[in-house]
Amino acid sequence: MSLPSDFLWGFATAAYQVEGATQQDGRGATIWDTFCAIPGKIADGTDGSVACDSYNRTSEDIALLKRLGATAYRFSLSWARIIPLGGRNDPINQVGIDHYVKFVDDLLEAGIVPFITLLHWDVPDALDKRYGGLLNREEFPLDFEHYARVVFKAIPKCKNWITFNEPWCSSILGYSTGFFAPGRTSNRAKSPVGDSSREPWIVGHNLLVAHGRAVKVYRDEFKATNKGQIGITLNGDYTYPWDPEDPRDVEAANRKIEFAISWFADPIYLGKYPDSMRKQLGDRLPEFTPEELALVHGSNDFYGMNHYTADYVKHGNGNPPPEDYLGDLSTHPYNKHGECIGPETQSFWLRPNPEGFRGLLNWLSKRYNYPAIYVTENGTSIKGENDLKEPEILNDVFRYEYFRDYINAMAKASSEDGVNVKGYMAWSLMDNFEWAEGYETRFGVTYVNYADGQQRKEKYSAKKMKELFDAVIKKD
Ligand code: PNW
Repeated sequence: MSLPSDFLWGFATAAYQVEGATQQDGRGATIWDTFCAIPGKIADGTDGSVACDSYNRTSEDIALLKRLGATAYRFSLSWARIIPLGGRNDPINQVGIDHYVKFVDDLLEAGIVPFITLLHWDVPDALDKRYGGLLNREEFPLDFEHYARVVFKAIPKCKNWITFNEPWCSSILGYSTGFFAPGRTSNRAKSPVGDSSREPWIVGHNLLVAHGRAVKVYRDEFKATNKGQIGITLNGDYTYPWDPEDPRDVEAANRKIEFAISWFADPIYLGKYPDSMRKQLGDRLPEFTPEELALVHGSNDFYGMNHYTADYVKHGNGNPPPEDYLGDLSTHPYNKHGECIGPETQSFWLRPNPEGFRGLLNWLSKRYNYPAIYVTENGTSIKGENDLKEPEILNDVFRYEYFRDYINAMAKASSEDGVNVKGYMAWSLMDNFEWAEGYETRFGVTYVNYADGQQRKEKYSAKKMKELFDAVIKKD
């Protein structure tokens, strides 16, 4: 098993999870600042106001990346640092731009290839208040297009662009379950506003169109000169039928991937929403206008893949409730024969299953005709890790084994199955603000001591990563 000689590997983070400094240098508020301030929304009552303080420690973080041997780093920009109010007629904050320009210069200087995510969930709060943010089909894509243009122009040295991180999470967790900002849901115990039967599908549609607009700007105005590439990052689990003998479970397992991934990837690669979704959702799933479809269809230079886990899937009863977003099915950690998908972690949704990574790489490659794939996130939490102290907390053998097995599964998909995977970024470079779970769940290969000035210390998995890749990347 092997990976191509020019394979890039490194780590990923996101602005709101690591930067902190939310009041510094003219940054505007985001929907996550607002959401975190509502009591009960974040498990430990915290927020991202300090996080890892990465905004003020860029050279420390770059030195860390270098020590670990990384050749790539994926991070996201805070839109509200660049345009504090977010809109296309709002003032631009040059200090915010300068910060990221210098960061990219410093990464390149250190020999690390930057992958920039334009939006990793932290929508400027002013846009949410002004016109409903992601719910607005006309305004949001235009404001995103403008923001993207400002950034492409300012940072020509970055050659790898990701429009959105995980639109599934923005749509479903933000507008169906209300688990993430802005927290809208039909569940009136959780929110006074929201419609889980309609809003997530509208938001998903608007994100696709906004992605298409940003890609068009890049291709029309920047690509020829800057010679970069652009795509979107989608999240999705692999699935296995709960009962492999039951064709309804086999179909449901496939349908689960369609509802999670093909919702976005089919319009981009195939020019339409999946039939299974249209069938279940009817006119609650928006129709593309011809103009919208022209923007979306064919809009990926590469596929950004976030992947963590797999599930067993049982078919539903054929009559899903209006708030169903899974596709009339249920997910299970055990199958009919009592076999377990993988061990528990600190995250209720995550159980390691490395074979599923190979399975999903193949599934995507077949459905979308072997696109270039960058794995833009992959990693794990560890049950009870946050209860440990130094030095035990640094000995994350469970995480090391996760990476070892997932990287080897990817190398097999590359050399034995013909999957075109070109890069891999582990989640995450360091422990950080894990959204609704606050700081209690850790995903870092580097330990961050929040009680002691955000001090960083490499865990075992961090130190082993280079060795794992050296063993499988082909030498020229
Ligand atoms: C991803 N789920 O989120 C995000 O891109 C990261 O910001 C995050 O820290 C990381 O994974 C670890 O959680 C997800 O519930 C969050 O299925 C939740 C789910 C999937 C992805």
